Amino acid sequence: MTMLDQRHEEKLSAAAGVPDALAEWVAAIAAHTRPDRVVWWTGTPAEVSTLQDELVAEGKLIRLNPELRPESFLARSTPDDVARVESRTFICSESPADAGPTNNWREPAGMRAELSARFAGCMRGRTLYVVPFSMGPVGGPLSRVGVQLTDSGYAVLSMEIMTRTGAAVIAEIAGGADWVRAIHSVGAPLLPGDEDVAWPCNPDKYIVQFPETREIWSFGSGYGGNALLAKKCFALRIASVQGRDEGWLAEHMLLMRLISPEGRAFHIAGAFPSACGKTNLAMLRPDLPGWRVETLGDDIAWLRPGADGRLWAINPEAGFFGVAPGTSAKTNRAAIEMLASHTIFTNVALTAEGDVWWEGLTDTPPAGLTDWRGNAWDADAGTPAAHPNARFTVAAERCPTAAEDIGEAVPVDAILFGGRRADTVPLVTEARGWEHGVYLGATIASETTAAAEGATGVVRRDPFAMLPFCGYHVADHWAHWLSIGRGLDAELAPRMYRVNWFRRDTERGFLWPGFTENARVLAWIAGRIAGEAEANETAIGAVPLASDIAAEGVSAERLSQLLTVDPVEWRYEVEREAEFFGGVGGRLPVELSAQLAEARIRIARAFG
Ligand code: GTP
Ligand code: SPV
Ligand code: MN
Repeated sequence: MTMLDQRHEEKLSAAAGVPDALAEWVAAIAAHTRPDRVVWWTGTPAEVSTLQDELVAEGKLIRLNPELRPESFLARSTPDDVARVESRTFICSESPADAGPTNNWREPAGMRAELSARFAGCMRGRTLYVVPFSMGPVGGPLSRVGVQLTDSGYAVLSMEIMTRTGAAVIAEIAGGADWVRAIHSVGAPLLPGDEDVAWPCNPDKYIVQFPETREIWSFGSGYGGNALLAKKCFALRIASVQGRDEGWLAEHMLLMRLISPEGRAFHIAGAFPSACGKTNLAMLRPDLPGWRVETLGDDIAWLRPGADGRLWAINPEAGFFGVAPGTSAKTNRAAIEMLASHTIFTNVALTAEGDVWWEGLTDTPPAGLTDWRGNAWDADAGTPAAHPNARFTVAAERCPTAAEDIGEAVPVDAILFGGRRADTVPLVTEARGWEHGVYLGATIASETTAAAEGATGVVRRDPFAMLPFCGYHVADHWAHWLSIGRGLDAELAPRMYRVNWFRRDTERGFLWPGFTENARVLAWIAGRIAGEAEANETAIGAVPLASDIAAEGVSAERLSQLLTVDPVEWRYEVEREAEFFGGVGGRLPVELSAQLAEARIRIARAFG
């Protein structure tokens, strides 16, 4: 037994003891995957620095210049393991109807057999880490626990930042808490004589959820949502099913507290598809005098109706796994300050001084860059220095705008549905009520981004920004939203809004400056909630008066373009919505067919 193993064992025995079910499960997986050793992770600073040193020694992490970027690292993935793999993501419910038309369904027994073959001996030559984690504060009223087994040290260090790990979680499990079993392997066993690589992975990937047994099996990828199983696999896909069964919601949403000059707090949740602006909005520093934002979460929110008739939310994560490109002191100063130290960067460029760089960080790239693949970067070659889905992993407490009560539940006042739309969708529209709001959420469409494999810039429906993340039938998700709404006090329920920061003019430039200027839209929403701001009714919902959102440098003509509801575009759009609903099948809630019928009538009436 190494010193390290010994220390872990001592810590564990001090920690109330490992329950039999957990110990037996770990032993069974270890017997099947055959790692060289098993390490129980408790997340002490000593464990963290030992693992960091190990990964640096193995070439899996590059330590950044401590004078410029203390306690920070760069990881470079292999070029074909850079994002989520939606085509290899499976929902294995007993009935295909429970996975619904938007998920890849596989029959559970067949998938188990396939996985069993893939996982046999897959951890040979590697260490199996046992990482108990809590989503939400350990023991918190909305929190849930799980255990990730992984043979990736990079995943362990990332999970340490993104979740609450440690012996207290084992105590929760020992105390009878339900826990999610999550098994991850990079799928690259090391046989005697094999040389390891900087980023082991396997071209054959599986991201598999078994919703009924609350299990996750992930094989072949080391990247982001594929490998940090607490995030998309648990906190969205499995948790959405737990929420369906238990009367709450697990959503792909940012969570923030907007504070007005008078000191009134408005809690806002926002569902935007991947790489469509959640992190940036969550860390907004308004240019508007007197307004402030406190960051509560940037990617996932769990929402539950309270006894008071309001909808309460927590961010179950403890860190941010955010998009690096486009992040600068101009667009997101809070993030830049947050990334000053203690950050793992993945697939960004490396400077000659041992610091990081990505497109958008500065106007001109520094000389002597090494690109994300590890090659000298040629500025004229037309390829980016950082991968478009390059990311940072950092603890939430590092964020200068982080709320002090991050992780605690807050009452939600407004819900935003966003997306990337070059045309059609105005800057902001207000829903007429809960059912109309659910319709806006169900019909989100957005241009695809580099957050997942495949082509970018293709408009697709991404209902509630949950297309890749809902663990059950998409129409049942909408029905669940409707049912949650019925349980809320109509006066206290969140107001709902559709927003679009990405409308373009004919020269294809963004019409709206975005980023800090998005505060103007939030201030209008706060004004609506407070019963102070005015609005113009349109066929698709209320929009602000141009004067209420006027931003410096945005001409009156642009403002009117931003707020335009174009008849031709909307006649086309509503038919695309109808097509999408048509493909969802018989489970479409009647309330949503009624909303669609009403939308058609309103558009026809308004435009003749
Ligand atoms: P995930 O982590 O993938 O879920 O992404 P996200 O929704 O948190 O998106 P994020 O805030 O990281 O933004 C993604 C990209 O959009 C970045 O390159 C940003 O610079 C850019 N972006 C964010 N907000 C705005 C905005 O208001 N206007 C414009 N033009 N771009 C924006
Ligand atoms: C997303 O794609 O929505 C992300 C990044 O937040 S990942 O964790 O890789 O899914
Ligand atoms: Mn996301």
